[in-house]
Parts: sequence; C-alpha cells; structure tokens
Amino acid sequence: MQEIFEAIKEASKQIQDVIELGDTAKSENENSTGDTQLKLDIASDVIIEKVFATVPSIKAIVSEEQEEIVHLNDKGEYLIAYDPLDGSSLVDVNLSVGSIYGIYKNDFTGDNIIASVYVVFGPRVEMVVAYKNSVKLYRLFDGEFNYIKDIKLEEKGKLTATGSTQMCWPEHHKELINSMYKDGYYLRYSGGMVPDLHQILLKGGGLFSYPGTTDKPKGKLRQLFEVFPFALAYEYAGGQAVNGKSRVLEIETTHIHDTSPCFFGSKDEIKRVLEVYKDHV
Ligand code: FBP
Repeated sequence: MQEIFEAIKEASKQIQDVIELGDTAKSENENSTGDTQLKLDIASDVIIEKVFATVPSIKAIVSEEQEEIVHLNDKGEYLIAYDPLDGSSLVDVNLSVGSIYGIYKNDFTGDNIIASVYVVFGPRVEMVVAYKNSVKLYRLFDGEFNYIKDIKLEEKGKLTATGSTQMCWPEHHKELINSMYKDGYYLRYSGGMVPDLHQILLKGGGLFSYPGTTDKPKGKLRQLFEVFPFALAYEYAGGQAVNGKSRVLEIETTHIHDTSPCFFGSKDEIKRVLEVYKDHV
C-alpha cells in the first residue's frame, strides 16, 4: 500500500505543475458522464495513469475521465478508482481543486474500499490519507509531503456546504437546510467537492449535502471516485456518510460511473438528515 501512497505523491507534484502552467481551455472531448473535459482533466489523468502503471500492486484502475476499466497488472492486489482533477473548471477562477482516490480490494464496491486519499491544490498542496481507521493530514513543502496531524471530527459543527441549487432541491431538503441556517450554521460552498469537504473536516464538523435533485434524482457525485473515498475519510474521522437513508458504503454499485445522493458530516448533523429523510424516498 505504501508504494501506492508514494505514487500518488509523485503524481500530485506533477499535477501541481500542470495546474500552474497548464492550458485550462476545454478539450474537444466529453467524459463518460457527458462532462466536457478540460485539457487539465486529461493531462492530470495521463499523469496518474502513467505513474500507476509503474506500481506492480495495482491490478486495475477506473478514472472519471475514461469510460472503461484499465487493466494494469494481473497479479496486482489493489483496484484504484480516481477523479484526477475534481472541480477542474474552478482553476479558471483560481479556486482550490483536488484529486480523489479510492483504493479497493477484490471489487469496485463500497464494502471493498480499504483506503482513500485526496489531494487539495490550493494556497498550499495538502494530502489526506484515510487508512486503518485513521485520517492523516500531510502538507507539501521542501519537496516532500510532511505529516502535520491526525484529523478528528467533533460531534457537531458549524458549517453547511449545500450542493446543487435550491430550484432543484426537494421540499424536505429545503426544510433541512433552512432549519440549519435558523440554528446559526454558516454556508461554506465553493463548488469544489475536495476543498468543501476538506474545510468541514479541518474545521471540526458540519454537513456537506448533495441530495437527489429534480434534475439529478440519483445525485451528481460519482460513487467509486468521489462519494466512497470521502465516506471512508469521514467515518474514520468520527463522522458519517449517508445517502439520506443508509450508510453510503453499503449501497449497491451497478456501473463504475454510478452516482449517489450523499451527505457527509459530524454525527449530530447526519442525525438531522436521517430524521428529515426518513419519511421521504
Ligand atoms: P466534476 O467532477 O464535473 O468537476 O463535478 C464535480 C463537482 O464539481 C464537485 O467538485 C462539486 O461538489 C459539485 O460538482 C458541484 O456541483 P454543483 O455546481 O451542482 O453544486
């Protein structure tokens, strides 16, 4: 597993260079979920696949930017699903973006995820590793990712990050979010999943919600390389991750690009979600 973490560090240093110097224009292509790919998305994906191809323990990879599974080493032990540069359109307005990796054994399903890593490309480059029941923060300086601290969520936080737009929220979701504002929660939402979830983790807690909406009833965020990796990190940090009804790491995956409604947060906030959603589909 250590060789995978080292590979992610190496890829991240190369991706940082591409973000700083790269062309942020749109490419001519679309990814499997119909998103127009930016040249940065493709460049980051090429970097990661090249680095992973040198790691013997990686059996196969799934990328947000590629339709099919890529087989690397038949004798490999691990499967990796990743989003090479989530929220890449935010680079154009100089907001933070990130890479997300889910590391699985045997199969690409929530109950088979054994580790996750995300990297935030912001004012500083930071990497968070969720593995063996701990969540560890590293920061890139002097050419190395240096351990900073373990991350733990409080029982209850102060922040709420609200995905999509009110026009597309179901009524009960509007009630949930408004009740949180009434209780004094602060809205903190950049439209970048990685920095938005990183902020809640580092500030001790709150709720990130991307529900099923009228335009995306099954949610927008992808299970294998967005939802499950953060679900593991939030659970290991002492929080929870649900789809409104149940633990997201127990939901079924039928296709490698499946999405899911998702709520990540401290225990108290997730209790509020389950209470509101218990009477709704
Ligand atoms: P991409 O993978 O296409 O970048 O979309 C993912 C994302 O940008 C997340 O980073 C973010 O949480 C979400 O979409 C924002 O969606 P919305 O703008 O609908 O709130």
